[in-house]
Amino acid sequence: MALDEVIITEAIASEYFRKFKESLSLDVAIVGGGPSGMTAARKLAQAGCNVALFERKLSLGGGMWGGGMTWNMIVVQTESKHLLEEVGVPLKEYKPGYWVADAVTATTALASAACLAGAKVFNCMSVEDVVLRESNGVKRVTGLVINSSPVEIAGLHVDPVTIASTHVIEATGHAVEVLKKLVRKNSVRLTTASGGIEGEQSLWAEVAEAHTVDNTREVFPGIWVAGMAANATFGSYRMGPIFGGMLLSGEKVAAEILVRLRAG
Ligand code: 48H
Ligand code: FE2
Repeated sequence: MALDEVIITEAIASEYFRKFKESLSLDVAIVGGGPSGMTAARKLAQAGCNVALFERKLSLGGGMWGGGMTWNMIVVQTESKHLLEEVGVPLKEYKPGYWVADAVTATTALASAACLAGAKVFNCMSVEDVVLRESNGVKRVTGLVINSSPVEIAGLHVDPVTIASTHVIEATGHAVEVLKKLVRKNSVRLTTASGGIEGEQSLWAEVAEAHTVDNTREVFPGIWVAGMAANATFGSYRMGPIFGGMLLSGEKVAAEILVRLRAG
């Protein structure tokens, strides 16, 4: 077959911007492609939502690739193992209740399943701010301010672009980067005890895992916290290389947002 390089370029540009234009007005925008964000993306796409996930790095996966200290195996507990089984990840019960999976298999399977379910993934894209609106004295997050990661890394002064979304999921992990921006730049109060971001505590796996799920919720109108960001926001513990809470958090945030979307 004869090959025309310009057709290759045109195919990429046309299809990329078709996907991007379909993402200008979303039901749900997810920031961060770690285990919580990928699981939320899959569940929301499977339910028919217009959902996009923005990830700063080239690859989705966040902190899941390296297991514990680069030993690339992860552990999940029984309550969460269905979320790996649903995407075809083989699991081994190491001791009763402790299920081990290959970290690379789990990470790639979660990413692939989210894409195949119809979530629109934009890797190499950094979220640098939120869009804020006030109506009748109530402020709400209504979208995201996004930029190309190479622009961010090079420190170039290039202005970002904007997308609108009914709901935003802050799933940026330990750094809680996007919610931090919201709090620092605006006089807003979150639904935390202090009204701000409480910050993460040291390691206590059992409590941290339960809290990750409890803390997964809307923290300010239009923005929800999931995964490690939920614990850092509400001041709970870290858990080390156990990932069940992250997966369950992604499942919970998707289910609660779906209820909200269906209620109109
Ligand atoms: C676009 C961004 C931005 C931005 C960050 O850290 P993650 O894996 O997130 P979680 O919460 O799904 O999973 C946490 C888990 O990996 C973990 O760290 C655990 C269990 N730790 C326990 C412990 O004790 O340490 O992924 C977050 C993703 C990353 O891929 C970032 O690159 C990305 O978000 N990200 N993407 N715009 N502004 N900030
Ligand atoms: Fe971590």
